[in-house]
Amino acid sequence: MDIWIIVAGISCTGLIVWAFWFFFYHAKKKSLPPPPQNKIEVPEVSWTDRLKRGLTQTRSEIWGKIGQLLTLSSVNKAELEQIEELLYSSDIGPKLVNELLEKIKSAAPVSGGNIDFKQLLASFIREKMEKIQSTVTTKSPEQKSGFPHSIMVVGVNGAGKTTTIGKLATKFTKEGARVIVGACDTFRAAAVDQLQVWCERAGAEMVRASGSSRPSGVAYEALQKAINGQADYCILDTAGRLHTEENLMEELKKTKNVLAKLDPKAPNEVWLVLDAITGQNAIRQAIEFNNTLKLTGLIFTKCDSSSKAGGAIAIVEQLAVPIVYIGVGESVEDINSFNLNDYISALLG
Ligand SMILES: Nc1nc2c(ncn2[C@@H]2O[C@H](COP(=O)(O)OP(=O)(O)O)[C@@H](O)[C@H]2O)c(=O)[nH]1
Ligand SMILES: [Mg+2]
Repeated sequence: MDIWIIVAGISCTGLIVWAFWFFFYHAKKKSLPPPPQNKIEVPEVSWTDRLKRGLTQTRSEIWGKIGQLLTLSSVNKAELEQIEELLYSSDIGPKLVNELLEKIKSAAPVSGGNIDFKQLLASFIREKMEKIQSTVTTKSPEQKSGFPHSIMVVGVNGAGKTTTIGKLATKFTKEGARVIVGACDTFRAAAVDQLQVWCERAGAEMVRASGSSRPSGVAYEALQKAINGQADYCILDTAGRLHTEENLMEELKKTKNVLAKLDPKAPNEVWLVLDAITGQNAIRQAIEFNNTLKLTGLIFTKCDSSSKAGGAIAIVEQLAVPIVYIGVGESVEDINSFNLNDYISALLG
């Protein structure tokens, strides 16, 4: 009899333990985070794709429409006028509009259309830019002469100077170079802090104004530090001044001139940063900056946003200054040397 009571007791206890285990196991399972789903791979967007995306609108609404008009069996006067209007809206400026229109007219006599506009446009852009672009050399820093490669970066407010310098400093330090950056935008404290963040990320040293030093003073100090420390690059971030403000242009000129006291060749480069979305106004800015500072290169930023590209072609042609880099986003790796063939194929699709 006793034995049965013991067996029943053990069974009941087992049942209770099992019930507890069952309850807690499932309660715990419920509280666990859901198992990881199969990760959806987001394909990385290459810089050419970003450039293509930025040029989508102009590709379809300007160049595409012209192409369509030119595949008509005959292009009449009204259609040529429409083409002219579209060319004006592309921001290539009156001189290039006329030249391109002449080429179109001679390739597509009014009686018969059907010309390969993509090919015509590609060779036109090449004709205007190739020679100038070929002057860009991927110069190695002028270490042989004992001086760092000095680069002064200029442009109006918001064009993307500081961001571009951050990207370049990162690129150069990754390549093993030593970089000193001068924060010559002494008019805005926030601008210096923004640059400081970029420099820390890049592993570059930043020279900032001490006390009431002027932009030219900071530039001088930065280059001196770069020379003494045998740095490979000295990059100067300048204030985003308006090209119409003469006194500010004078300040830039002073900044440029003071460097020659330390190195007769400095600055080796004066790069103008232009917002690719600016359009016709960018041409005026470029002319002003070139007249005062004699530019050696252009950097177009925001090529990932909807830009027209026409302005870039006009500026390179008019100033005979090449595009050195293009910016295709806000992150550190979103910068690329300018490649004419890639640019043309992104523009024409
Ligand atoms: N989408 C995009 N934004 C950019 C690019 N370059 C700069 N920016 C943005 O443009 C704004 C102004 O840039 P900033 O470097 O401060 O211009 P700065 O006044 O000339 O120094 C910032 O919000 C940047 O993130 C680019 O290539 N693409
Ligand atoms: Mg800035």
